[in-house]
Amino acid sequence: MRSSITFLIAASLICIHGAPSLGQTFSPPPLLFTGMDGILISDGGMEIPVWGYGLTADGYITVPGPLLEYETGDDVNLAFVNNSPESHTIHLHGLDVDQANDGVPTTSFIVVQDDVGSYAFTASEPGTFLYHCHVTTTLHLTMGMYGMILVRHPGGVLFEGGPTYYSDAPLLFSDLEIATNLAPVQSFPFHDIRPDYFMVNGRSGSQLETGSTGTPGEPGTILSCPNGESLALRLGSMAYTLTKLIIPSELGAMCYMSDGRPVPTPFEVEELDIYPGERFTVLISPDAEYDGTIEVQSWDMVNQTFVHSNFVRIRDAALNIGAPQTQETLSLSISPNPSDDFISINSYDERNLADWTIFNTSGQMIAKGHCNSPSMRIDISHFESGSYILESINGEHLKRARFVR
Ligand SMILES: [Cu+2]
Repeated sequence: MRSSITFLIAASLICIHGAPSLGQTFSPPPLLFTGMDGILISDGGMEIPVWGYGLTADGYITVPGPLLEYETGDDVNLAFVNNSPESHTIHLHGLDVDQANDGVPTTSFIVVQDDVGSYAFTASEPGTFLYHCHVTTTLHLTMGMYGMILVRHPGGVLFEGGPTYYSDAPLLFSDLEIATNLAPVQSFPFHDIRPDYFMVNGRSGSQLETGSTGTPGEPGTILSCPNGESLALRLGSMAYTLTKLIIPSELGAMCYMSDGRPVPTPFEVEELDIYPGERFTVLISPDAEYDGTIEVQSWDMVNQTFVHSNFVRIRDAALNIGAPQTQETLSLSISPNPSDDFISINSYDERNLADWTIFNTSGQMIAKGHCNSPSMRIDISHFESGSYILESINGEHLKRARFVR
């Protein structure tokens, strides 16, 4: 439960002139919680009820749940607190875990209301994996209880002896039937659901470029890497439909891994079918000045008919310089993050922060002010623990970034 009291704090403010400090990282221990009171804002602005997982440090659930990242060989204890009124589990889809830790209720265990569950396993194989709740599975899936797991191999290679790459681009495909989410009453056979809302990383349509309003502070999904480098597309489907990717040949896409193992012979892909539960790792290498999209088609598996397309933009990183800032995390940095006392805020484009406001995740204003500099420092020691959004508005330039106290 969130406090209903609004604290309006006159934050002490120091403007700083100087270079932004880059490179801060935020990797809390993966302690998850479950919630059944989430809202996903659709591309059309509709509020869709969702259930899901979130980081306890953040205090809100997301669809998909947080990306869980490990390194090959890690011994993992994945814990979650069930704050919701129903039982849930975490099924570790595709990982080589023992039966007791697999999250299937009949052979493993369930986590009842107000209880804490913990799954122990070794991330023995590098690759792309999924997790999802396995209680009343069809219903809990369409409500949003799933996420992606990434096991990276050390040394910047996909797997032992595999290709090197520049960075990871996780793309989780999913869908839902809006009427079911509005009235989630019972389980149903897998083939009975007719999804009518289609997502990539929880976003749809224009949200894929501009960011989602349903997940505070999250950037859009625009993928870029420097010319001559490769991006590892980490592809996984939690959809009820067939996902068909149409990949432009200029990207030189090569599939190296399927379902968490290297394929015997890597192969070129321009069209890739991903069935529910499947995962692939595909390397792409955008040419100089490449700016295009991968089409993500959703196909009804019962009628074998095309139903929807989303588009994921791929761009040569050189084109981002001087381009409009659509990736919010690139426009504003906050460090250290999390912090208990002071945070430094820096605008990458050197524009003054101008009118700034801090909101909590319920959208309540916590503090505001004006800064005639691209950098400032704020005392947040008197904020309650939790997650906040800082918004800066300078004329037509809106920037947002998230921080944790
Ligand atoms: Cu569940």
